[in-house]
Amino acid sequence: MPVRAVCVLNGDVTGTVFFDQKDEKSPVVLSGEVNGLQKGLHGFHVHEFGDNTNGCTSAGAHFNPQKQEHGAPDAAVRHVGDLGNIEATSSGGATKVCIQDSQISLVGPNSIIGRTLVVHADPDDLGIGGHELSKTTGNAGARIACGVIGLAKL
Ligand SMILES: [Cu+2]
Ligand SMILES: [Zn+2]
Repeated sequence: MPVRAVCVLNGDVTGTVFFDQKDEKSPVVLSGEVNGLQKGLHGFHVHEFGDNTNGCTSAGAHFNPQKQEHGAPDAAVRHVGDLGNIEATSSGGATKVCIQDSQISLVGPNSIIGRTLVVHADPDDLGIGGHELSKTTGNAGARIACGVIGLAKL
């Protein structure tokens, strides 16, 4: 059974991201755009909680059900929520989101439904930057926009 989810991002920048999964064994395909980013790379993660009561802060840490260290999306060791970076090619425009990921899911134990998608001010160093935060957050800086991921109509 295909499942579709959506996240409306709000904060210093805005955006809409859709998540599509053909069935529970298939990768999740992210599509959409983020508007108003500064040129460059921006950390892009699913955080644990769908709680925005105190803004993006209350979303908690990266979604990490397997208790791993932070890493790149294609690394063997990563948080389930580690989607790497999105890249704005110029400042202030629309940045397309085009990601396929096999660890996040829309069903089962790795489900991201009801959790928060966060866009960061700075690049995610993918766990290899050598900063004290590299292995937990990728040192991606402030949370400039976020939104709760919810089920969408197919
Ligand atoms: Cu994050
Ligand atoms: Zn992480």
